Amino acid sequence: MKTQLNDLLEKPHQGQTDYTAKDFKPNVDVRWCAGCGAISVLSPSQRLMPELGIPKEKIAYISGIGCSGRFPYYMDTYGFHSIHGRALPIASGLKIARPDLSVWVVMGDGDNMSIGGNHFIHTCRRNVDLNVMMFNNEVYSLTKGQYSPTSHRGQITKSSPLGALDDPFNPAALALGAGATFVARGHDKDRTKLHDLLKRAYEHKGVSFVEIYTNCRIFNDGAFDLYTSVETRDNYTIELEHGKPLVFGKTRNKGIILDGYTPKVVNLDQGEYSINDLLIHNEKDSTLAFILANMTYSEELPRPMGVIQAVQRASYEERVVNQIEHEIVTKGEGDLQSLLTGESSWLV
Ligand SMILES: Cc1ncc(C[n+]2csc(CCOP(=O)(O)OP(=O)(O)O)c2C)c(N)n1
Ligand code: SF4
Repeated sequence: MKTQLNDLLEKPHQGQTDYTAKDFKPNVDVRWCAGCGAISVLSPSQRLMPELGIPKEKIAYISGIGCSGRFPYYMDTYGFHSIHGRALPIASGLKIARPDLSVWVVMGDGDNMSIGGNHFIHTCRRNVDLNVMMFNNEVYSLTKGQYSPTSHRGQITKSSPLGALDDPFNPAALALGAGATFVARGHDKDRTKLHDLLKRAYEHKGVSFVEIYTNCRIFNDGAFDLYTSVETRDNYTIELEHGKPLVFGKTRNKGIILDGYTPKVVNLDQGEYSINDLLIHNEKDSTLAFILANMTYSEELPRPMGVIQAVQRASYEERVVNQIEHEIVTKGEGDLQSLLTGESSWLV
C-alpha cells in the first residue's frame, strides 16, 4: 500500500497557479485561543498567496516553536514546524538548496530574539531571500507567560512577578543594525495593511523582516492597544509612506520634523509649521531608517508602522549559485569521489 507521502510526491500541483484564498485554508481547526492576534495574520496570508501566481509546490512556511509555530498547519502549502529558535537556519538551507521556492518564516519574539537571536542577526547580515514574519506579543505564550526579550521594563509576568528588569530589544533597530535590507512593522488589527506589507516583503529580493504586533489574550492582553485600537492609534502611531511627509494624528494635524538628527513632533494647526516643513519618508535612506526605528519606545513620538527600510543588495543564495557556477566554469565539474579520497589515501 502506498504511503500518503508517496501519494503526495506522485500528485504534485503540476504548476497550477489559479488559486483563490480558500485553496490556502486547510481543513483543520485552528487551535489558537479565540481572539489571538496570530489568527489575524492568516487571512492576509491566504489572500496574498493566489495573488503571487506561483504554484503551491513552490511555497513553504517554516516555523519555530511557540504558539506562533502552529502557523504552517493553518496554511495549505508546504512547510514544517521546526525546532525552537532554529527556523531561520532551516529556512536558509531550504532557500539555498531550492532558490526557486518562496520561503516564509514564522517565529515568536522569544523564538527569534532569544534562542534564535544569533541566527536572526546572521540571516539579516547574509541577506538570504526569506520572508520573515515575527509575531511579537512581548511574552512567551506557549510556555505560559514568562517574559521575553521584547517585554518592556517593569512588565509583570509569571517569571518577573516584581517587574522585568531589562530593557527590551527593538526588533526593527536590531534588524537594521544586522544589515537587513527590508524592515517593516504591522499589527493584527489592520489586515489590509498587513496584506500590503506581506506583499511588499514577497516582492523584495533579499531578507524581508516584518515585525507583527499580535495580541496574546491570555498572557499579555492589550499590550499594543494604544498603537492598534481604532480609538487611539492615529495619535500614537505614524504610517510611513515612501516619498510622503510624516504626518499623523486623528485629524492629521501633527507631523515630524528633524532637529539635527532628532525627530520632534510639531503641530500643524497653530500656524508655525505647515506640511511642507515635515520630514519626508525615504525607504532607501538607511540613516533615516535608524532614526525612525529608534522612535519605537519614545513616549513623546508616535510609533512608526509600515516599511521602514527597503534597499537592495545581492542575496546570499544568488552569491552561492554564482560562486559554484564560476568554479565549474574555471575548474570543471569536479569529482566527489576524488574529493573524498583526497590526493593520498590508504586502506586500514
Ligand atoms: C530548545 C528548547 N528550549 C525551550 C523550549 C520551551 N519553549 C517552547 S515555546 C518557548 C517560547 C515561546 O515564546 P515565543 O517565541 O515568544 O512564542 P509565542 O508562544 O509567544 O508565540 C519556549 C521557551 C523548547 N521547546 N525548546
Ligand atoms: S496563549 Fe496567547 S499567543 Fe497562544 S494561542 Fe492563546 S492568545 Fe494566542
